[in-house]
Order: sequence, then C-alpha cells, then structure tokens
Amino acid sequence: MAGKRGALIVLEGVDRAGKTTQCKKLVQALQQNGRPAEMMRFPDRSTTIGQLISSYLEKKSDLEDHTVHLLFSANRWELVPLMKKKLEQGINLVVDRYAFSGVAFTSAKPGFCLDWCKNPDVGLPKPDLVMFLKLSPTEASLRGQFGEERYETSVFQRAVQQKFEHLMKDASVNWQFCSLGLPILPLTAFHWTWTPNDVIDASASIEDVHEDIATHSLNTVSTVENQPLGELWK
Ligand code: NYM
Repeated sequence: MAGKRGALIVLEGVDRAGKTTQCKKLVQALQQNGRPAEMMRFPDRSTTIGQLISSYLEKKSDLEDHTVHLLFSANRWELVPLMKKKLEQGINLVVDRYAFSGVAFTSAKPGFCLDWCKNPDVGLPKPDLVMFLKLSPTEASLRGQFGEERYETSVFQRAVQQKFEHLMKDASVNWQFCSLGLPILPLTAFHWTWTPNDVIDASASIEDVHEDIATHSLNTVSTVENQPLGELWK
C-alpha cells in the first residue's frame, strides 16, 4: 500500500437512534483531529437502485421482500469501487447503516433466515469498527417522524433489535464494546454475551454519545492505517 489508508467506520442501530446526527458530528471531529473524513449512508437514495428503494420505503411502490433485500445489497455493491478508492486515498469513511441493517431488517420479516440474508453482502469491504446505538423501541417511537416510512412500528423495530443482538454475537465483526464512563476495551478481549448495556446508549446526551464514538473511532483510525482492508463475513 502506497500511503496510509482510511478506516471504514459504521454506525448501526434501530430507526431514530440518532445515527445520522452522530455520523455528522464524527466526521467533523475526525477532520478537526487532522484526519480526512467523509460521510456515506445506506441506502444511498441518489442512485437508480436507491430511487427504487426510496419509493418502496416511502410506500409509493411495493416490492417483493426478497427483491428489495437484494436491491439494498446491490445499492451497497454499486458504491464499493468508490468506497475503496476513498479508503485507499486515506479518507476515513463514516457510514450511516451497512449490511447489518440489511440483514436485521429483512430477517425480522417472516420466512427469512439470517444466512440467506447475509449471503448477498458476503465479501463487502469489512468495517474496521461497527458501533451500535441502543435505543428502546418505545423511546424511538417518541422521537420525531416515527411511523412515516415502512418498518417504523414499535413491533417491527423490536424484532429488528433482536436480530441486531444476534448479529452482535459474531466475533468476526469489529463490534465495539463500551459503556459510558468505563475504559474502552476491544470486544475480542472478552468471551462476550450480549446484554443491552454492552453497547452505546443512544438515550444518553448527544455530546456524551459523541465523545464515546469519537474516542473509539480515533483509536481505530490509528490502528488500521497500515493494515489491509478486510472482507465482510468471509
Ligand atoms: N434498511 C436499510 C433496510 O431495510 N435494509 C438495508 O439494507 C438498509 C441499509 O431502510 N428503516 C431500512 C432501515 C430503515 C430504512 O432509513 C432507511 P434511513 O432513515 O434512510 O436510514
């Protein structure tokens, strides 16, 4: 590798957990620390595939469940060349949702198993850090605009959260273990069983959550800059 590469940092969580706000603040914090950073989000609604997805989410069109799952995945794959280019240029990417949302949302529907849902995303650029923002579905439903798009019901979000919990047990993914106010330790240092306290608590203040996320991210950026990018679920 010619120079230092950027880190691929993903924020995940149920709807309305504050991921977008935190992604924006993280990009600013990285830049202020002299680390080039850009934000991306999935779905990226600006592409042709993204427009199909957007119309589905806004309930303007219906799509068969397998079909829309594959479209969400295709929407990630179509951005992979750009992501790799930016990472190689040393730009850190802060990504609002990734394959974990893809798997959690589809597998929360009846008749879908986790393995089928993961398959289309196997081999995507592997995030160097995935942080999950925890928020109870009840609290999420009290936040703005809940209920306007497809999937935005407390019952469905509860099912999605359970699927995320399952995905977080996968030690091959760089989920970060942290609690506000406690020292930061890599998840791999533990034989870890997920409990609701082991993730970033999105009901804490925006600034506290930000501090936590920024600390994890800056550590990751320094750690991975000379390491090759991995492949997800491979
Ligand atoms: N979603 C998002 C999926 O169902 N599959 C995916 O692969 C991804 C990335 O789309 N309810 C769902 C989660 C959200 C919605 O909302 C996107 P937003 O506000 O654009 O993050």
